[in-house]
Amino acid sequence: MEKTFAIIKPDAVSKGYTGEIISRIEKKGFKISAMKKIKMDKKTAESFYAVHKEKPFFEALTTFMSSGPAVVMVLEKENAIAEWRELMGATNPEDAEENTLRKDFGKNIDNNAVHGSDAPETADIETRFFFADIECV
Ligand code: RTP
Ligand code: MG
Repeated sequence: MEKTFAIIKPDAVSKGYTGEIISRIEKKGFKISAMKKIKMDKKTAESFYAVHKEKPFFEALTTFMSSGPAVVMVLEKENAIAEWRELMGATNPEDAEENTLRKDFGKNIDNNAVHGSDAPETADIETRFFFADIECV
């Protein structure tokens, strides 16, 4: 089974979409292998998104991601990385397909409801950023 790392971002948590998003995750057949609510400070968000530090959206992204509580998760399924990205939809909710989480819960490219790892190595790095081994069942 493949694992991926996911975040329900502060916009979706503050609007009360956490339960609905978790329900959609489980209905798609993902097992939740780890989950907790966290609040990143600015430095933590900058460290988590270090790969984007030269991008024009880095400041807005890290300010947003440290603006309130988020839910971090490890999801397990065959082909989990690609399937979670498919369920999330396109980065910009305006381009996201019907029945994707970003289409249904995202507002714009900055406030796009969810995060997902893009490859096995990043899934592992991102998981270890937030979870100890004993938290991943
Ligand atoms: P994520 O990492 O959050 O799952 O999203 P992603 O792979 O689809 O997008 P990525 O390119 O990794 O960008 C990370 C997050 O930065 C914000 N972003 N803003 N204004 C912009 O042009 C722009 N581009 C990206 C988005 O919130 C994106 O999720
Ligand atoms: Mg990404």
